[in-house]
Amino acid sequence: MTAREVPTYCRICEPLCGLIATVEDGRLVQLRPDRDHPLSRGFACPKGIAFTEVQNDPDRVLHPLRRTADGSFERVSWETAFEEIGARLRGIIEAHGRESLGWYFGNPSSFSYSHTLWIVGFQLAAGLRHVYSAGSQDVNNRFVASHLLYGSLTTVPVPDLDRTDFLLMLGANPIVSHGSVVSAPRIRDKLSGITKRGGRVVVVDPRRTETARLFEHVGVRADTDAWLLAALLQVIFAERLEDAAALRDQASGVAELRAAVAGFTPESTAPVTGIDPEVVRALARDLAAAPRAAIYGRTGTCLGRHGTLVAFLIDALAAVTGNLDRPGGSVFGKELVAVSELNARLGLVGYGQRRSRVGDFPEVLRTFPAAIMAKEITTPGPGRLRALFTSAGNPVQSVPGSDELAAALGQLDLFVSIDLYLNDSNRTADYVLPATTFLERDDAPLPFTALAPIPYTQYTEPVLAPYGEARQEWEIIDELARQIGVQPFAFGALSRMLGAVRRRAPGGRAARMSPRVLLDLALRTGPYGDRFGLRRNGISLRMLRRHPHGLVLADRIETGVLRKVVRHKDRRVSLAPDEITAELRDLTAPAADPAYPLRVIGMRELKSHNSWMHNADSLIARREHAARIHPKDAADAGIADGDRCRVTSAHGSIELTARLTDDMTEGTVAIPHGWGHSGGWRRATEAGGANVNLLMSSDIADVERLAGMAHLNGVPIRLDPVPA
Ligand SMILES: Nc1nc2c(c(=O)[nH]1)N[C@H]1C(S)=C(S)[C@@H](COP(=O)(O)OP(=O)(O)OC[C@H]3O[C@@H](n4cnc5c(=O)[nH]c(N)nc54)[C@H](O)[C@@H]3O)O[C@H]1N2
Ligand SMILES: Nc1nc2c(c(=O)[nH]1)N[C@H]1C(S)=C(S)[C@@H](COP(=O)(O)OP(=O)(O)OC[C@H]3O[C@@H](n4cnc5c(=O)[nH]c(N)nc54)[C@H](O)[C@@H]3O)O[C@H]1N2
Ligand code: SF4
Ligand SMILES: [Mo]
Repeated sequence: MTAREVPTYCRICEPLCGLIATVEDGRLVQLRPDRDHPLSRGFACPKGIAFTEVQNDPDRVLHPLRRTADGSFERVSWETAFEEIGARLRGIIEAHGRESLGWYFGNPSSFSYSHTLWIVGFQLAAGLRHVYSAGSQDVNNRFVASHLLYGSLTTVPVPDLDRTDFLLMLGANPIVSHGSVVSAPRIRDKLSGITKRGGRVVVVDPRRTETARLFEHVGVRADTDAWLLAALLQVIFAERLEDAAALRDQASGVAELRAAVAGFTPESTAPVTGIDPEVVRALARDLAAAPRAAIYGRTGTCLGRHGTLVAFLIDALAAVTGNLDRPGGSVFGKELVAVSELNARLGLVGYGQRRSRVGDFPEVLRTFPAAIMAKEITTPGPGRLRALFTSAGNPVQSVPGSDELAAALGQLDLFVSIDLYLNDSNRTADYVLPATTFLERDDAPLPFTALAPIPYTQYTEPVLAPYGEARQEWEIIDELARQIGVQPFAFGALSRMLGAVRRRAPGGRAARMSPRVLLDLALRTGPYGDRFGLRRNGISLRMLRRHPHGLVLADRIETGVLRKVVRHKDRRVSLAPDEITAELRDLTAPAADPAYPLRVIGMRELKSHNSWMHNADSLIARREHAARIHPKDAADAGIADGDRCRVTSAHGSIELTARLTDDMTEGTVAIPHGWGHSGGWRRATEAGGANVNLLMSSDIADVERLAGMAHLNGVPIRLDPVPA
């Protein structure tokens, strides 16, 4: 057989780089960067290329597995798996109601339109309450900040990278992460473009990161961005540097915000942030003076104690400096599918409509904080979580309090996982169902177009038929739903929802919807859609198929759209909602505990992807899991470079290698998450390391109140040497 070359795109992280897959006899031979992709233009990172090793991994789960009495797994047929799971589900529902069922979906699910749609459909159809996701360890604070600012969870501004003169970046390392909540292939070139145009990029981070090294670095103490941002606002207001005209035009609550930050002078906040007051003043003045500035924060600003406040202040700073919805500022992209619009009309996903049984947390986009999942399993009473599905997730590696969660999973009446691997979480599941990889399914990246400074999209057919007996998540979910007598997507209800065609299947029963039909409908009725022929050059599935290397939808994000995207009644950005003024009023730095004098933060590495690519030999070879420690902190603890060290928090303790580097600001230790494996991925397990989330707290009091964010950055720790 001759080899075929198929254009597709990578769905590991957010730039969605174009790839060319070489396929021979139904097997993947190699992946290489696609030179014809309009934006990634021949770029792909080592993970994208190494996905071949995941695709062809002998450790992949390729058949449904059932756990046996001795804890090992045996192969069963899909039929048996569905029948047995269905029977157990029906029994659990009969005894405890549907509210005892739950779902955790992990990060890779957001790269599959059919997977996410079917989870939502199943959740709505089955009335699931216990729904959790990686979002509460990632980005839900950003959505809640948007809800407060703009009255819409899904309205998120992005830095206009191609037109800005000044990018203030907090807690992000795009040279390694390739950008998150901003989809920009070749982001390194984009950032360098700013300085080449004579602009500036200022990186606020406790570590002198790969990004900070290329640009300007401000070393901040972990988990103190709220103080820094409040101080920047204070200076701008005190020195009358705000853009008064923009604020009159766009915002409400300006006077209240000014009052709320008045006490946060650079001098009063310096002991908390560790930043020289003159540095803060200069930064505030430069930011206010820059013709076009954008302010951007990512996971480093999301996973502290005040994630929602910090995300809020980032946009408030953009508004106050007149950079919101302006070219080169923080701008609002158009969605591929009209989610915000639909949501404003139908209120399908919201904020705080329901509260969690444990901890009384508000729901965010129909999910509760994953940090409380363990307690929802172990706390008796009505509504207890008894049957859990996980899909594309490894929560034992990604959620705070890993040991508590691992133990709680063992108490479930039923635990089913849909994954590529036996991972650290599902190795104790009752059933593990094999999922297709992204190369084995069709796709269009629905959530990312609105986050792209140059809006683009791409539709791909499956590159390969599923290996073994792998199935797509939506097919699995559809069958699970059938087992309990519900239907995720009925044609009638859905088409009414999209305000499009009304159609009923013959015989009266609503027809099952296929993801492709749904996708086409959503694209065509969306902001870029062809409205079934009413709009010329509008998109449809058919049209996207004519652009197999991807399609740029506009050369920039349109500005001047604020009144359209803000959903508050007065159509103004709300700068002083009660939740935020209360947070600012109560903001106090936690007292130092001499038992835990240092702070641990996270970091990402080029050849790791969260917890799930460590089984690829080309990525893991010759690597070690190491804590990055400032030489002074190491010396104080009696630790030398390369030593084993013990890291202890109030919640747990791990051992790993110490690496000394003055990239760290003193007092802060950086440790990547997603190491220290068990399960069926043999190479990953051999790689050693430790699960950093054993150090993190899942106590109710440690979960951020407004968005339920896990506290994973800036956690107090102590270092000790490990005797050889
Ligand atoms: N301490 C600390 N913890 C963190 C973070 C941190 O910075 N510090 N970051 C957090 C963040 S941002 C995130 S996003 C989370 C991630 O948390 P999770 O989403 O829970 O975990 P991942 O490590 O992404 O694991 C993904 C799983 O999906 C499987 N998988 C991959 N592709 C597919 C697919 O197409 N279908 C299916 N069914 N399965 C698939 C993989 O085999 C793997 O088991 O971790 C969070 N945890
Ligand atoms: N190579 C690689 N790329 C990835 C991933 C991966 O695992 N590997 N994961 C993907 C995922 S799921 C996500 S969500 C994105 C995340 O994308 P990013 O957020 O850009 O990724 P990180 O490298 O974790 O960057 C967070 C930065 O915040 C800093 N930081 C920690 N605490 C604080 C703090 O209190 N204040 C400030 N100002 N900074 C702080 C850290 O030092 C770190 O440099 O990356 C995606 N891309
Ligand atoms: S940066 Fe790497 S992992 Fe991310 S989409 Fe591109 S090739 Fe894939
Ligand atoms: Mo993430």
